[in-house]
Amino acid sequence: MGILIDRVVLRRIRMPLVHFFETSFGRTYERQMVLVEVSSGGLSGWGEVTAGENPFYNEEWTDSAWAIVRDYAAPRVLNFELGSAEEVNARTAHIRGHNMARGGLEAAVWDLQARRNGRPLWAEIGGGARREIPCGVSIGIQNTVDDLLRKIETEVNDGYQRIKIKIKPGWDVETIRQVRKRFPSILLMADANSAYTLADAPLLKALDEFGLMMIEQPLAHDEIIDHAELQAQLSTPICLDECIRSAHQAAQAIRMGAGRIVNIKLGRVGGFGEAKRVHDVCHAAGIPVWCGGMLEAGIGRAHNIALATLPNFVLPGDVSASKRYWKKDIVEPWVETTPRGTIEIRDAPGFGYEIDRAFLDSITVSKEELR
Ligand code: OSB
Ligand code: MG
Repeated sequence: MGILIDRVVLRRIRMPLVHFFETSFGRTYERQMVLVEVSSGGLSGWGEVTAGENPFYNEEWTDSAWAIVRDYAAPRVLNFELGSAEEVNARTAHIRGHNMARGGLEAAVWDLQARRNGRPLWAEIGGGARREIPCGVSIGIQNTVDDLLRKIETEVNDGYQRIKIKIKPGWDVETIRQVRKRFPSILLMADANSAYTLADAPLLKALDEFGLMMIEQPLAHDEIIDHAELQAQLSTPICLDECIRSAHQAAQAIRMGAGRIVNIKLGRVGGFGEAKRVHDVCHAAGIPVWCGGMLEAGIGRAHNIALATLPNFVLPGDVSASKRYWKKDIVEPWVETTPRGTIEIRDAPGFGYEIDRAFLDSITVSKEELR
């Protein structure tokens, strides 16, 4: 029996971060995200669009996501008999780019399908390779190195398995040197969010001495060839984030030797269908993957947890406790970690957490129902 979506509700919510998050492309104090609720015969599934507030990580942002889902993606699934959630990707594949908007809708249909089948989302997508997922944290650029060292200490004491720090020109070699001096043996990595070019190869090569697990997306957001040239010069593994938007690009990057690790983000690749294909391409090539994050609220976070139960998600990801981001999350219970630095998966149908409706309504700034 197929799925007939008879209603889509878009919601824009605002959530202040407990601490600003700074990357090489800017500082964020407050998230504004689009939630997608899809319904079929009174049963709902939920998705969270992972686009940022500005088109700086990729081309998408909150307003573009709203317009894409409302005007282009949702009309392709509304009142159409889908064989399964697997078909949503192809139904919206005529849209160029805007994977996060497409992915927010697609993930909602997967959640709905899981609920209809009475299964947890992790089972619905073919995951379940582990009962708890290994967690790391991503720590933004701080005002001072002392602030950074204090933050790292807090997270290490909380049990997180690896620490990622954001870098940019001027906050790189010397910052990492001080982190390493203070924390000689933690699993440490750096994420540049495309802040460098091949001309910076000597600087990036200087990071080799710090024994980083990986350096994430040092070069341009859409660049694979330059990453291959850089990887040939570094002993530190390169992890690709921004430039892998499809399984095809993952296969090309691996063939070229552009990196040795891939960060998979559900939104960046357009949802669970493509995320599974990226996972499979990497798995077959012996490339380990981990689950990236986009400062998600509870729904997106729960979807990431499900994704990270696929077998090749063997490295600690950027999925961590709700309280690191929010005074209060939109799900109950909040996402929490164990003292082992893991998140335990839940067995309730769908994404496994309850939505706090009253709180959600209180932070909703606009809402639109499509039929
Ligand atoms: O590159 O992984 C990234 C946040 C916003 C945009 C890009 C990135 C990030 C993170 C945060 O690193 C991960 C998280 O804690 O959600
Ligand atoms: Mg990244």
